[in-house]
Amino acid sequence: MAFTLPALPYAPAALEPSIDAMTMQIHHDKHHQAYVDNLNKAVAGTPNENKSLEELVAVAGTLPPAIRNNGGGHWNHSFFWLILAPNAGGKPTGKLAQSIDADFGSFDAFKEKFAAAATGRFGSGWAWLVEQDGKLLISSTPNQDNPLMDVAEVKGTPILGVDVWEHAYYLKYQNRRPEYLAAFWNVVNWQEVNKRYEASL
Ligand code: MN3
Repeated sequence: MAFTLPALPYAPAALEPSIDAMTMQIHHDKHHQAYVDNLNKAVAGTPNENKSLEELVAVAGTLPPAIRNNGGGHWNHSFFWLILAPNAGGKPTGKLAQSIDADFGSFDAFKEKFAAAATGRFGSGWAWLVEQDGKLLISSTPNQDNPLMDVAEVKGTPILGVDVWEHAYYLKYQNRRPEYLAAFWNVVNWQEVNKRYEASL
């Protein structure tokens, strides 16, 4: 049972102007596809072939780098497409909004801290909002690692994440990662993030 590329849940142009269509197309059709293909190659003919993506990611540190990197790439991008949406952005609501206020002081303070983690990640990686034992934490990971991995400094359930690899923003924003991060808030699917937060508790 080979891993497969999930379809984008909206058209590549749907997140314009925050994230441009060409970036979405190349990011999904080429980069994500490559993680899927290389993951399939890395597990072929090994006992890892029959494991789920979640099982592989949980023990990533014990696996060959090709599985850690491409398995992480597949998990992270499958997640990323879902926590973005057209006609989204705004603010979280309900229990998540209360928890963000409780754990970070305010929504604006949270956004600032999250953007700092994303801007401060040297080179390629991700920034995350993580639920850990009922508390919300912000972290960042290098390459295609994520908070579900045994190797993560901050472990927990990722409920929001942003890809800060240059391939995620270079065509439109070139080297201006902070501008990409500012636009990211316009397309966050808080409904999905909220759902994942409640499911993680
Ligand atoms: Mn990417």
